[in-house]
Amino acid sequence: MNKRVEDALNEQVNKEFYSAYLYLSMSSYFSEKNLNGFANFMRVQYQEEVSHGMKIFDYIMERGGRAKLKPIDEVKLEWNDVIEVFEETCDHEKFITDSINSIVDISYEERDHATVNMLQWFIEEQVEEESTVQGLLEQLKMIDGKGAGLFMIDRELMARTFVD
Ligand code: OFO
Repeated sequence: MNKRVEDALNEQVNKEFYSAYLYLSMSSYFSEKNLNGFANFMRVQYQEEVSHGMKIFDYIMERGGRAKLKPIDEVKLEWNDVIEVFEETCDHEKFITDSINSIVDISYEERDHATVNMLQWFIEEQVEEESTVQGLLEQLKMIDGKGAGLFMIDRELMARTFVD
């Protein structure tokens, strides 16, 4: 496959696994605070990111490329509060959306329409992810990230399950 596209996809695999690692760290932070619904939400988020990474990994191989796994950067372990976690999650998802958009640009430049097509799934997924985390952030701000409202949201987030 085209080298520039292959390199960009390999970078994206790394970013997806970094995202997985980041969300798993957030899950651990929430568990320690006994916010088990938030911990569950971030654990499912972790599973989704692993599956995103694997989709691109498999695609590189399917196209005759070579998936090259690079070291995953260290992730944060502590946050000040639940609002800060969701602010960073929103920022991170916007960064991922920019990154996917850049690979679409490269794929157009290299006339790799199959990759443009494969990335459409990610573009739609990013719209959904950004909207979910932005919605949660707004709800959290309404309740100032604490009190009975926090426990109600926590209970709702217990219900989230991973669907591939
Ligand atoms: Fe959170 O998104 Fe992957 O791509």
